[in-house]
Amino acid sequence: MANRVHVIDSHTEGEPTRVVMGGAPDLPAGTAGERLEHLRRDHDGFRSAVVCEPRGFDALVGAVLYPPHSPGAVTQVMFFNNVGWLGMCAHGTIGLGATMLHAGQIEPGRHRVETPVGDVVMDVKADGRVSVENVESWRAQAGVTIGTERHGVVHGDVAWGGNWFFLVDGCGMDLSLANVGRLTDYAWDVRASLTRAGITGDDGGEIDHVELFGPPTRPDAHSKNFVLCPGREYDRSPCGTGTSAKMACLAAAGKLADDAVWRQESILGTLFSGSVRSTERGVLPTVAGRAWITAESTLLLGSDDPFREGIRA
Ligand code: PYC
Repeated sequence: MANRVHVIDSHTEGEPTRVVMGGAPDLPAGTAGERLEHLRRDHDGFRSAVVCEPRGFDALVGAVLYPPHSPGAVTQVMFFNNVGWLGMCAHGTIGLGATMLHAGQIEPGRHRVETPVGDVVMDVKADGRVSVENVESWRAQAGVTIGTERHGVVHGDVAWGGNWFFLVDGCGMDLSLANVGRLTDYAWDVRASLTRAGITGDDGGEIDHVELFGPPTRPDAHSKNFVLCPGREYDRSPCGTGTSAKMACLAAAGKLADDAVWRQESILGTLFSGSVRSTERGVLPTVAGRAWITAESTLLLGSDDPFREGIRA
């Protein structure tokens, strides 16, 4: 592992992203999926060095870039967090677009990006606004009932939006920052109950994101959410893959027509706007938001540092 890792940090509607611009592990050529397997197997210490304390913090999402496999793409990206690797991350893709623009690596416009779960397109505007044409998303199970340990019976849908989500309408608590501790506890209980009950996404995919919905606070939003990510951190943005999963559920229920705009508010009161195009299985979602660059820095990974690989749980 390199001793110096150059990063650019940003936040997308409040949710942080750290893009590795130099110092990533050398990997053989391959698809994003193949390279992800290498990273998982051989370089997990690089993940934790970049996003975990003392150089990062639990809410931070990292992105590491490699040359693309398909000729039309501008880059390959693998996203990661405090506990592992993600399939796709839409707030992170918005951050990636703003970061590559800031670094002079791309011009405003449409750019194809390879992720381990499929190609996405980022449409980058000069002011840091980015819309992401995400991977196909669909509702896999509707109206699933689970018995939780501490919060009684909970009903929700299972959907794919680039990661697996369990979506719950109305948890009986206000979706406000004052309630983050209780919301986290609730969503964590739901996630553990899904695991205990053996409820998964298609092909046994682990449901590692739980999304709670309530009425919006902003007059321009349709709904507000609280999203708990795999490492027990909540998404400060409305979660782009979670918004994709939500729109797939709405479309499956006949509540969202093609090209109608869906505005999803986050727990912080920030907004993503989205829309869908129907497919045979579900929808092709687009999610738009803005990112702001917050830092450019070099992480130092001293070879005698006991926390060279970060503080790992
Ligand atoms: O925006 O897709 C997203 C996301 C996933 C995890 C955190 N943010």
